[in-house]
Amino acid sequence: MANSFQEECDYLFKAVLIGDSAVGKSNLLSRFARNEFHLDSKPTIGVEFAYRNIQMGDKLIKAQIWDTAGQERFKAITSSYYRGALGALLVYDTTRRATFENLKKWLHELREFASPDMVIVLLGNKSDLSHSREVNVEEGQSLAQEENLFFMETSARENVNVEEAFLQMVGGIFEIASQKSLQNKTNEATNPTLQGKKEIIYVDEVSATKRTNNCCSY
Ligand SMILES: Nc1nc2c(ncn2[C@@H]2O[C@H](COP(=O)(O)OP(=O)(O)OP(=O)(O)O)[C@@H](O)[C@H]2O)c(=O)[nH]1
Ligand SMILES: [Mg+2]
Repeated sequence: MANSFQEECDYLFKAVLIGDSAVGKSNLLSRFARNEFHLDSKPTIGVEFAYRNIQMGDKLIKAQIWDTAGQERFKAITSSYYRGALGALLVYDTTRRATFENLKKWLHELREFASPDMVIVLLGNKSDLSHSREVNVEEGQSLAQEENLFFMETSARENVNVEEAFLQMVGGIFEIASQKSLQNKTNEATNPTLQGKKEIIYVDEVSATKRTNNCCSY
C-alpha cells in the first residue's frame, strides 16, 4: 500500500515550525502527523520532516512540515530552512513568558528570510497547564492582530486545536496557490505561447529528488 509520501498529490506545500526551545514544536508535529505525544521528548537536533496528505475540495495536498531546534546553537541552517516555505507555525509556551517575549525576534527572522506572502499562524501551546499559565489568551490575540497573523491556543498533550492549527495554515496556503493558478490560467488565455506549459517549482533539493511525478509547489 502506498504511504502518504508515495501517494500522488496535486500540490506539495512546504511549511516550517519555529519558536523557542521546548515550546512543543516537535510534539505538535507528531500529534498532527501520527497522533503521538511524548512527555519525555528530547530537543530536536538539526532538521526533521513529516508529511501528511490533506484533501481540500477535489485537490490532494501533501503538506511537508519542517521541524528544527529552537536553540541558538543551530542557527546556521536558517536560510535553507525557510527556503520555499509557504507557511509557518510560530509557537510559544503559554507557561513561559520569555517564549512570548521572544516572538519579536522570531518575527524579525521571518521578515528577513521568509517570503512576504507566507501564511503565519501564531500558536500559544500547552493550554492544558492552566495552573502555571504566564501569558493570557488576550495577549496572544492582540499580538496576532498587531502583526496580522492567525492565532490559536493549542495543547499537543490533550490534542486541542492541533488539527485546526495545521489546517488553517494549509488552507491559507491553498487559497493563495489557487489564486495564483487562476491567474496563470488567465495569462495563458491571453498569451497563447504559454499554453500547455506546466509550471513546476521545486521546494528544495530534498523534495526535488524525492518528489512524486505529479507534485508541484506554488
Ligand atoms: N503539558 C504539555 N506539555 C507539552 C505540550 N507540548 C509539548 N509538551 C512538553 O514540552 C516539552 C518540549 O516539547 P518538544 O515538542 O520537544 O519541544 P520543541 O519546541 O520541539 O523543542 P526543541 O526541539 O528543543 O526546539 C516535552 O517535555 C513535551 O512533552 C503540551 O501541549 N502540554
Ligand atoms: Mg523539537
